[in-house]
Amino acid sequence: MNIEKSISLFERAQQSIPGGVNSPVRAFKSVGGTPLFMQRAKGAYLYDADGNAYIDYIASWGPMILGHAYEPVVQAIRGKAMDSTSFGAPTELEIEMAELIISMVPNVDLIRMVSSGTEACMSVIRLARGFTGKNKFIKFEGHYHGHADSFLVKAGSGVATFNIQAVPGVTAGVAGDTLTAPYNDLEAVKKLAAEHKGTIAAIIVEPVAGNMGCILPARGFLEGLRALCDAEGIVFILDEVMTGFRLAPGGAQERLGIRADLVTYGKVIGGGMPVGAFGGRKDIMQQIAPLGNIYQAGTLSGNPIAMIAGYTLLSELKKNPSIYKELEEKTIYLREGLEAGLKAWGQPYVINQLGSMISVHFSNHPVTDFASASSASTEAFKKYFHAMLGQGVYLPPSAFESWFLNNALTKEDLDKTISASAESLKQIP
Ligand code: KE4
Repeated sequence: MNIEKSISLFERAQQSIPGGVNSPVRAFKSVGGTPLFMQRAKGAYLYDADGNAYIDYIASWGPMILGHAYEPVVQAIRGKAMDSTSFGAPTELEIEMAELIISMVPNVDLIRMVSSGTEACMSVIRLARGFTGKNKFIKFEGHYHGHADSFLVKAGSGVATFNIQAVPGVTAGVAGDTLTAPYNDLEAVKKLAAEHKGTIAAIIVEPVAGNMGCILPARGFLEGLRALCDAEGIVFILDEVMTGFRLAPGGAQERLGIRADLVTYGKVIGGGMPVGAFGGRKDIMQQIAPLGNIYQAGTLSGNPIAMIAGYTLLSELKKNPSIYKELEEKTIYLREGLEAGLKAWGQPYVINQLGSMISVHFSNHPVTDFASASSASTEAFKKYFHAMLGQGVYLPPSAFESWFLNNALTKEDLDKTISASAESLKQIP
């Protein structure tokens, strides 16, 4: 495959952008090779600067659930841009967006828009601390809630990909209020809660983990966290930046039948534009400025272009809930096809999947937490990644990421992916 343009663009990019990328996970550092510079995308396909086509399983890390350049979203953005791209004043569209989300997620009484998942997650931790008057919070090893200082403790996604143990610049003072436990280990959480009784403001969790590959919650785990939070006066926060509006119209809360006090969103909610949001219980959300004194703000929060993109996409999803069944059927078809190839290959593997989130781990035991995800073979993944890329299948360039399916994928695309996988495995000794 000729990638000369990407190679020269990458060299040029590194002269003006740190590492040549605006987000580390895009740099192919853990899989090696030159990151591909994309020029355009349509439906399930990406096209790089050299004109090579790829079946896309990143979907911009989640947002492009109905495929790239989805016509209703493109048209909506085009039309809205004519009325200016930002006001810095309230608009009716923001009310419509808030009302739409509240109609899709039953336990969100109030919701505040921001411009990224990081902003949403950092805001809910400040809110939980202000609401409870307590300083500490519990997160899980390998979970990623964006790059705010307090989350960069045993985090997933790029922090795990690059094996960054302690992020310089995150002070001991900040990190000291972040408690961590292994995902799916309820006893460990109960132990932490007992050791730090009366000082924990919140527990924040990815209901289905997507930042160490895809890892499902163990039976009773989320329910156990919910009960612990009720017993200890801890705010229960679900980080649904990945799972929100992806696993169901009501996200993981609907799919898994769990209820949080606060929930964060990103990715799908913006339809590919920079949008995050946080919302939940009225008595907590009312503490946010200007109603309360817990300050949070953003120049471009509720930006009209971002709102119309997100509103249009969410409206499509609400109008056609059968999309979720279609997406899951496609993902199960893919999983079964990949498994057939992996079985024929004859070496240990694990596939985790729920809804349209899926990941392949070259591991000889179940992948249920960060430790087991980390002990899988990243060398094998690296070879698999490049072999798939060489056959026109674009996977996340890290074993510590979930794949995301989009509903523009056809059976032919899935079959191509399945045969590319069987072919790729032959290249892994
Ligand atoms: P952003 O600030 O990147 O919009 O969202 C942060 C975030 C919060 N919570 C969860 C569960 C997330 O997955 C993310 C961001 N996900 C990564 C991919 N694993 C974004 C990709 C990137 O960092 O470039």
